[in-house]
Amino acid sequence: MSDSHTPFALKNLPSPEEYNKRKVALISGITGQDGSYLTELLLSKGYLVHGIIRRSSSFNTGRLHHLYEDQHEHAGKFKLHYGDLSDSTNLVYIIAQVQPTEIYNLGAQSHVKVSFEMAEYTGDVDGLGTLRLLDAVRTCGLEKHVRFYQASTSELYGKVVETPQSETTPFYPRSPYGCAKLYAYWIVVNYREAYGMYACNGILFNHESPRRGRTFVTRKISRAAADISLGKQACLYLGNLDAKRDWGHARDYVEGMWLMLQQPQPEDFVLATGETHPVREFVERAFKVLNMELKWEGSGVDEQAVDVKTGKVVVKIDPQYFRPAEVECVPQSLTSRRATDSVYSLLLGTPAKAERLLGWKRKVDFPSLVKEMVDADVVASQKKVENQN
Ligand code: NDP
Ligand code: GDR
Repeated sequence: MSDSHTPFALKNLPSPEEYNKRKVALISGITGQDGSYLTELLLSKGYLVHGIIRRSSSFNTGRLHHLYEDQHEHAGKFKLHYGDLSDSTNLVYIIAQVQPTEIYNLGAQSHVKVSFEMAEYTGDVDGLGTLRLLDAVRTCGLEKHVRFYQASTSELYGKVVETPQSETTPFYPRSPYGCAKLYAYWIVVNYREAYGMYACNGILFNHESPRRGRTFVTRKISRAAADISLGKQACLYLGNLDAKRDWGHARDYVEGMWLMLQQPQPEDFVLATGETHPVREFVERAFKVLNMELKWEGSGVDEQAVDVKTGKVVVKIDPQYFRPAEVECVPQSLTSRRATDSVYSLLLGTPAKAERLLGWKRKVDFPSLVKEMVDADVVASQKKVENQN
């Protein structure tokens, strides 16, 4: 019997040790980039995978399509449930039904720029949504049975006070998204300390892939480069070209999420590459994969990139993509000057703790990431032509 505080607790639960002999994962945000890679990983490890999907008027399971198609291999091992992080009752119902051993909370309004326009919604889903999921676990009396992963983010650092950032670097978020994720981070720590839950924050720096959402900068660039090289788009419009990010591959990062839930004790971990690159470099590399060399001319909002061979302008600035507040960054050469002054700091993570305790190591480097994304978008763009014909 559960010793939960609540009368709704599931009855006749086995001990946590017995309960955890099964491998049953519940993923919120399963239809997103990370959700799809994590599902593949967990299925390959023999888990029964349940996912929460939102009802949508349009198709939102495209990233999982290949898993459905492989019915024979995954028959009975993969199930989707309608739900939403804004709906507590529904979360309790799903958890009671699924009785997961591991929960991965990946669901979020995950776009930083959009969070300035939908601040309250982002706070509700990304912040309170995490609380709702944790409380649903407690309501079912499963707080000693379930292991909980929270998708925390490098956006917590925002205005960074030390470089590189580690698990002990103080937070200073710079967007409604970052502030919502800050609440989620601390409620996970609080439930771990208050109720002895096995709950971890993965503080993940940017990770990308061919499945990255199309409005994030890397995918926007890889798609545009592919379309421009095939003559299907004239120009790519971007915001801050000097923003720098520590970009890894999503497949490597979901493995780190899983590792965090396999440790003897719950802890928080940074996953990062330890390298940072400007958006401008991503652009140059993406076009180079397609044998296009760019020359930058002009400055500020009038800066643009010209394809050296054709003389055509292929990249321009559109100020609508600038953010009201941005994670700060300056050239690396300046970072050594005053590491405590935010003006001289840089978003860059150190994965030292994850490497030491989890044995985690990213496999895909930056040039390979850019190439994989561009190559995939060339194939996708060519298919679009075939479909239209
Ligand atoms: P995506 O934007 O690709 O996926 C977000 C997922 O959340 C989608 O499945 C989306 O559903 C779902 N979702 C959105 N709103 C709700 C809601 N109200 N209720 C339930 N589900 C919802 O994000 P990523 O896969 O890139 O990221 C996964 C998580 O990791 C997110 O929490 C993100 O904030 C965090 N993160 C991501 C990093 C990255 O670089 N990718 C870095 C650090 C943290 P739908 O498909 O219907 O829109
Ligand atoms: P980010 O990712 O905000 O880091 O959040 P995004 O790709 O949106 O922006 C990265 C940087 O690129 C600059 N930028 C542009 N960004 C977009 N989206 N579109 C543009 O046209 C453009 N031009 C320049 C941005 O200003 C920014 O500096 C991602 C999300 O996955 C979060 O959920 C996650 O928490 C963080 O990464 C870590």
